Parts: sequence; C-alpha cells; structure tokens
Amino acid sequence: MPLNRMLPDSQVTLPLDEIQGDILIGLKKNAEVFVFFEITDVVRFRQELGATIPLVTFSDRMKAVEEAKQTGAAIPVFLGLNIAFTADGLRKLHPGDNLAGLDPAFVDGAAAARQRLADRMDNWMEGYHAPIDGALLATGVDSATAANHADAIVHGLRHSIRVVRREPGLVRSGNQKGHEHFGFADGISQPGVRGLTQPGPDPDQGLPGQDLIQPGEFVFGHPDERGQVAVPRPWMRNGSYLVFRRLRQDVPAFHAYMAAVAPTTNLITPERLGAHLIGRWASGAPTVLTPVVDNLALAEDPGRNNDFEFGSNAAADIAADPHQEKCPFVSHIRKMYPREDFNDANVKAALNLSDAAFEDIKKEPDRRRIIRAGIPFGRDEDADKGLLFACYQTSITDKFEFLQITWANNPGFMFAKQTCDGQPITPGLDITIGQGSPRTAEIGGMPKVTLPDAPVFVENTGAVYLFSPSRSALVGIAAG
Ligand code: N7H
Repeated sequence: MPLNRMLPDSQVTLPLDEIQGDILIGLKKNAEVFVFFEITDVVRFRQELGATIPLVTFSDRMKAVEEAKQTGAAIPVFLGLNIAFTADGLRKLHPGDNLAGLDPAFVDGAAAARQRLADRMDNWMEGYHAPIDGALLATGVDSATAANHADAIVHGLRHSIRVVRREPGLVRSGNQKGHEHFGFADGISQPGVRGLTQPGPDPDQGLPGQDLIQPGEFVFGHPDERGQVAVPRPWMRNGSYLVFRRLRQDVPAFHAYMAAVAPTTNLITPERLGAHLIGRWASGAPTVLTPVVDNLALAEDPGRNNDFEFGSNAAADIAADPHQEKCPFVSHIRKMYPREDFNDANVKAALNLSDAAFEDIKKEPDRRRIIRAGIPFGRDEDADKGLLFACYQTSITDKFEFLQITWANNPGFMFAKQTCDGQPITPGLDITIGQGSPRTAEIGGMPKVTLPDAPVFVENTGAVYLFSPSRSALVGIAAG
C-alpha cells in the first residue's frame, strides 16, 4: 500500500532523491516487468548505465505522485524504472570488493537459500539458474506499456547485457484489482517510516495501527530500531536489499481445502475459514475487528482497517485477541506481524527472560518489518499464476529469511499461547506460505480445532536476491 499520509517536504528527513522509487513508497504498478540480466561487458555497461540513470525513478518522484493521487490531481502517464544488482553483479562492478562481511544471505545468493527455506529444489523456471548480475524493474499503466518500457531500457543496454529472464506482472482486473490470486485484498498493512510518514494523533503511528519504524530497517545509513546506523560500504548508503521470489499459487487447491474443511469447524463457510487463515477477509477487513462476516466499509476505511492489536496487553480501547478467538495464531498476517503477541507474561516465563530482555523482545515484530512491493503474475485462467513477491529491507537474513524460516515455516510459532480455557496452542505453520510439514493447524479460542493436513498452496519457482543502490552509487558505478 502507498504510505498514504506523508510529511510535507520541509519535514522529510530522508534524501528521497537518492533512494530508488520502489523501496519506501512503491512504484505505481498496474503492470511491471522484472528483467534479469547478465553483464557481458563491464566497461560498456558503465557507459550504458550512465545514459540510463536519468530514466531511473527515485522516491521524490514517487512522493509527488502519491500526493497527486491524494489531492485528486491529474497524474501524468507514469513509467517507473528501478535497477538492482546481485552479489555477482556487484563483484563485477566493484572489483577488489569480495563483499566480505555483508549479509551472508545476500552474498551467497537466493539459490543457496532454497534448502534452509524448505523450498522445493527441482522447480525453478528457466533462467533462474543462469548467472544473474542484476535486474531492471520497469512499470507502466498496462502490460504493453510496461513491456515497451522494459524493451526500450534493454535496448539502451544492448551492448553490455544479456537478458536471462523476463518476468511480467499485472494487477488483476475488474473487482479483483488489488487482490492476489486467492482473492484477498493485498497491500493494506505496510510499516510507516519515520521521517517520511506523517504521524497521526498517536506520534508513534501513521495511520491508526501503522507503527512508525526507523528508516534504517529499510535503507542503509539511517538509524534502525536499535538506534544504530549501518553503512557496511560507502556505496550502500541509501540503498536497500531486494528479495524477489516467484511464488506460484495453487488456487483450486486453496479453495478446495477451505470448502472441504470449513464445515468440520465452527467457522462453517469456506470464506470464513479462508479469512481466519489469512487474518483478513477477501475485502481486506481484519477478522480481529469483524470475525463473523466480511465488512466492506471497514475494509475500505484506512482509518480503521489496520487499527487493531493481537496481544493481551493491548491498550483497553484497542481491539485485541489474546486467545485466538477471532484470528488464529496460524493466520498469515499474525505470523508475519504478530504485533503485541510477545507482550505476554507467558512468553516471558517460557523464555525465562529478565525484565530488560522482556522489554526488548516486545519490540521484536517491529524489528522484523519489511516493505512489500510485489505484483501478481499470470491470468486467472492460467495454471501457472501467483505472486511476484518483492520486499525491501536492510538484512535478508534477519528479515525476509527470518520471517519465512522462523515464523512462517515453524509450527510452534507463536509460542507460549493458550486458548480461553488454558489449553496450550501449537499454531501450525503458515498455511498460506509455510513450507515443510506437518501441515496441520490449531484454530479457535474455545474449543480449539485441529485442521487436517493442508496441501502446499504456494511454491517458489524462482528467486533472486538483489541490492538496490542509491542515485550516487549508480553514478559511481557508471564512473567506474
Ligand atoms: Fe503475505 N495472501 O493473499 O495470502 N499477505 N502473502 N507474505 N504478508 C498479506 O495486510 C500472501 C508473503 C507478509 O502487517 C496479506 O497488506 C500471498 C511472503 C507481511 O499485518 C495477504 C503470498 C511474506 C504482511 C497476503 C504472500 C509475506 C502480509 C494481507 C504468496 C514474507 C503484512 C494484506 C503467494 C516472508 C502483515 C495486507 C501485517 C500480508 C497474502 C507471501 C509477508 C492477503 C498469497 C513470502 C509482512
């Protein structure tokens, strides 16, 4: 979702003209083409990159587009472009730097991560095994415009790159616009960024429920949630790691499971079971706020659709759900952003934490925030369809991989939780994106119900880990 309330320019503390456009705000994306390439001639690449930099979209431009959207002003036809490099690409472009000491997940690359992510090892699409040095992210108002835009940029780099894979993404059409292929509205909850997002009445939140996070969690060279400023290399300042994952979704299997299992639970209907396993209804309305029926008005109100907590110690006037009566611990949004769930005496006891360590662990969910920037791929009638998942962060190990391995794939997370009548809960792995087994889940506050093994609904069919540099770093690369 766009960070749809931003500070006036005079109060923005981040150099938006340095930070590429997709990282903090999101390129406008009806359609997007990811072009993965190998650099075949480094010297010519520097020259051709130099001529391409003026076409790259930076965040100051995105902020202006977002503001125009809000005021209803006409938005000119918009072409977005970002450029990012893999570790292999950066080694070619920064000779003499073997990237020692950088995030090991990034340095080793996405192929090396498959085993620890519990991905299948045999189903990457053509091109993802080839040497990949970088990616162009070209956006446009429709598929043809984005494709033409990508073609034009590739043409400008034609003497120095070889395209190894093109991955076109397209938002879904009609009333499914903004919804991913299982049918759920996506892009609702994103972190607010201090120094960019306008605080609301609560100075620590932007929109209600949107915690403001220090920018160093997403771009290098700024304070992070621990107050530290990381700049592992001078050229990394104002850059961000980009995780790209081509995630195929088995839509028929998802709906068949909900239809078969819902009547065996007290959630009764497939729509309601699906909503509880995601944590939001198809419309985007959170089940914590509306556990029984969908609510379109709530879904469409940015002042309310993210304004809830999960944990027991949430402020009295905020809706919460400590015993998973309205949103099971296994649900996708609760796994990926457990909000106040660590703020629980049982967690302190289970981990035998000191008071200081307990205070610290309460902030864990905010330190794991990522900025998501994906887009669906494939048409509804295609078997091969899903999400071109993309997210930005300053550590792939501590953010994307942590979320996937330690929370999504872990049946025991969230730990130390109980039903209303004190039964221990083993949530199960994230039924949507979790990999591994067993694939059961425990839902319901009282009584709890154990769901039968779910099939794998989402599988990885290609991945690339990249770094999205600042304007100055791109200029430095072009200069050689
Ligand atoms: Fe998820 N889905 O439709 O099921 N995701 N996700 N995701 N996801 C979210 O709040 C989905 C994936 C996160 O702040 C929504 O914007 C699908 C990966 C995070 O409350 C929906 C796929 C990872 C959030 C989906 C997929 C994440 C989030 C609710 C793959 C990271 C924000 C809409 C095909 C490892 C949580 C919204 C918060 C929300 C779906 C992948 C992470 C509907 C289909 C791989 C952090």
